[in-house]
Amino acid sequence: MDYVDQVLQSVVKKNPAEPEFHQAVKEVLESLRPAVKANEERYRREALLERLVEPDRQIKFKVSWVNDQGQVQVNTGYRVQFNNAIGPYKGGLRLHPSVNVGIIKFLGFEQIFKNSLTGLPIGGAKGGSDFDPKGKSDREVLAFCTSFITELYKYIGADMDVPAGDIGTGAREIGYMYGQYKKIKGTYEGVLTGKGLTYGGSLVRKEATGYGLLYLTEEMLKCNGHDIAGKTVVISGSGNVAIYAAQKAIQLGARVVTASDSNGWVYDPDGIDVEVLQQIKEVRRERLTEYKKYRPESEYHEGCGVWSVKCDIALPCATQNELNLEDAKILVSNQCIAVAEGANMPATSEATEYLQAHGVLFAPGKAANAGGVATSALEMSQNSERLSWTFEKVDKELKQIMLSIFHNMSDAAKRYNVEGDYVSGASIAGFEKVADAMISQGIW
Ligand code: NDP
Ligand code: 2IT
Repeated sequence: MDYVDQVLQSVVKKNPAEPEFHQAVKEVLESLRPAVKANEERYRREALLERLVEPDRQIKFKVSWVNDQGQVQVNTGYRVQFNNAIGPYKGGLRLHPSVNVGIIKFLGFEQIFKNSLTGLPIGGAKGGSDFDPKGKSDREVLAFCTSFITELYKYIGADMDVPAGDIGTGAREIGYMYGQYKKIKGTYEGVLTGKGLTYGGSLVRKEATGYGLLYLTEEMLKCNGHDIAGKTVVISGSGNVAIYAAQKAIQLGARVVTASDSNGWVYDPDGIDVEVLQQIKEVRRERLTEYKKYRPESEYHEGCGVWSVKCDIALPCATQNELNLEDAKILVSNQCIAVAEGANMPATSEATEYLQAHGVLFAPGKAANAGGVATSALEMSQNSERLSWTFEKVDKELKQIMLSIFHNMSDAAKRYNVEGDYVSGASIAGFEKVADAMISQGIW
């Protein structure tokens, strides 16, 4: 049997009931077919793909904490350390009720290739919990974060595994976790990224995923004969990635007309007001229904209808599988020219294939949203040298990294005769470095 098919089959068999993990592995391994063909004998002997799809370890633990009514709550915590061939494990922590081991594994697997694409020395991991920070008091969030790190601290460290934010984990949660880690270990080390600026955080980290998404999108458009200025952009989500994607898109001269959360979405014909979004989401922690109070000309709709709005560029920045085949058909019929994934795996496989088949430029998440983790790695560098870089310096490095990610994935696609297929190009370019490092380090 074909090597890729054989590994895909065994992943499904060994990891039942983990559909998101199957989807992520399938998308990557399908993209790697030409690279695997070229080295098949060696990779088979090394069991390279089998080793790649098996996490180094999966940690699952109990997180007990007390709510404001005095009731004890029990959540489940996870850390999947997937691969440290090229550097210490690195990846975010997701706090959302939908979290389960399959979701964390899909995110950890993607992170291997994303982190490799940044060109920086970081391995792949992900973690989180089914805890829902939404509607919780600061004290409840503190109680959860303290309990979470009281177990997780055993498995992380500045040279071992460096977690960061993701859905539901922002500056507040990272701060609480950092404080507890420091108390237990008694060391002041760069064990988490996305820290506050007064205690070792990096300038631009907050903006990095959204800004990076736009730097890469701008370059992809430019290399395909388009200018981002004057384009209409539809964005989903209204969290960290969405807010700073919108801010940079506007700075580059585009018009952003939507934002969404898990209940509904807004259409603002005059262009989304990012300061209002920041006020609602970052300061007041409110729902998007509030947006209309600040911007009476805007519309609020229940559900998830952003992709029905006519646009030139679509930037899904909320969650996995939020853009399906039907949405892709609407985007194509509205003559959308580019889709770039701010979230992890937001387009379904069918949607991705349809968009690519209809000539829409498509930048996959592992490349397009790599600016966040890249800037996390810059935060690690600053912590190691005990210095803080200026906003301009970090932003310049970030932009340089995003441009080289674009060109590396574009060149890899050309090398394997799939020019313009950035999905394949990103997987291949990310894989090559990890494969070489794994083989060089023997069997482990
Ligand atoms: P936030 O928690 O800041 O924001 C998440 C946004 O997505 C919110 O608007 C949220 O709405 C919405 N959302 C979350 N889950 C769902 C759902 N199941 N259905 C509909 N909407 C949903 O997270 P981030 O902005 O940090 O993350 C967004 C995406 O970007 C994720 O896929 C994440 O993995 C990815 N990413 C994040 C990076 C980072 O540095 N933060 C780096 C690279 C990728 P609501 O408030 O209603 O839940
Ligand atoms: O998905 C991601 O790349 C992140 N959530 C950021 C990870 C990080 O370590 O900054």
